[in-house]
Amino acid sequence: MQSSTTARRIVAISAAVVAGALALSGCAGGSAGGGTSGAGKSFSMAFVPKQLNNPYTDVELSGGKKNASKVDAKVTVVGPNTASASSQVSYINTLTQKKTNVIAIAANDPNAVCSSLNQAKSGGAKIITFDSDTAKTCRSLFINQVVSKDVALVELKQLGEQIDYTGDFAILSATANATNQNTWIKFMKEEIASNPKYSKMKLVTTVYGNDDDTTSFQVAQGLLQSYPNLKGIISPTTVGIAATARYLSTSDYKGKVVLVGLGLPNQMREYVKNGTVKEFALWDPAKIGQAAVYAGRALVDGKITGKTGDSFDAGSLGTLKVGADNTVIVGPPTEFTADNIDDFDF
Ligand code: RAM
Repeated sequence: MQSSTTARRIVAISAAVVAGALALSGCAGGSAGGGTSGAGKSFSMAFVPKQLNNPYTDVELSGGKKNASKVDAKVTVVGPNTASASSQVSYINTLTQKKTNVIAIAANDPNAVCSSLNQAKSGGAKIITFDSDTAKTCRSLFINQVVSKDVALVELKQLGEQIDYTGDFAILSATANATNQNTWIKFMKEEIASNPKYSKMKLVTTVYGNDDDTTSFQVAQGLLQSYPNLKGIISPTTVGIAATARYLSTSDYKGKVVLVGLGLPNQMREYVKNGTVKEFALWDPAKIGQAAVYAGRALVDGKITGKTGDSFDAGSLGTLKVGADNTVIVGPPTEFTADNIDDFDF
């Protein structure tokens, strides 16, 4: 129970941090004023994350806020508290009315936000997706954390080596519509089906915790009740893996059911130290926010349009290139274990 309280406290603190940031930016009402835009001039940029009350979101957006002054961007953050498919639409519409110059969105659904994004674009806004993409036609470019297939491969490898590449496993994902998780899951399924190394591993079910801590905890509990022979769980969401680890840590399954996935080191540290989790993966989310504000500057200045082959300066991240599918890849995944987890603070 103590760790459950801790997790709730982290969520509460995160919400307070976002609220504080909004107040500081003068946008507590969830608005982003239109900037003057144009080459070299200050511009307004709004981040619309999947949801506000997610510690991952806070780290991601801290990179945008920290770098905003370097590109002369007035950065604001608006968005829903739950990651449901259409929950972002009203926020986009408000940003369009306010003539926000750049909208950067982590989409909860590849299509549900498209018509409102297209309206924003018609009104002159540049559209960037980050973390979780929309359909290609709805944005200029996508800032993707890692090559999507590499995320799938690292998850399968970490699970496989801990269960001797044999046995039933399940996936505990975010929401059913999330573009990023669904892409990673698609690559996992393809790899399981095509790589003989995984022929004795069977994916028995995929369940959804909706990137809500309590729901994810309950779904993890239900999963183990329904599949008592489960050897492992892959949770490709920071909310899901933390909630599942919390459940496992106080259950009889601790040390017996392997848990891997994508987690924030600061949320996972206690579970690595108490032996619930041996390894998991992620990237530094702040780099995504940083890449997005620099991409916003380059789009506003007309230096790039987001086409494949474009490149832009991203400050301490160096020059970033727009690759296939108008996608920018920020970096490789990092694997965390007891040996290196204390080297990371996010
Ligand atoms: C959750 C969200 C986010 C995802 C991370 C790994 O915080 O679903 O979109 O990128 O996990």
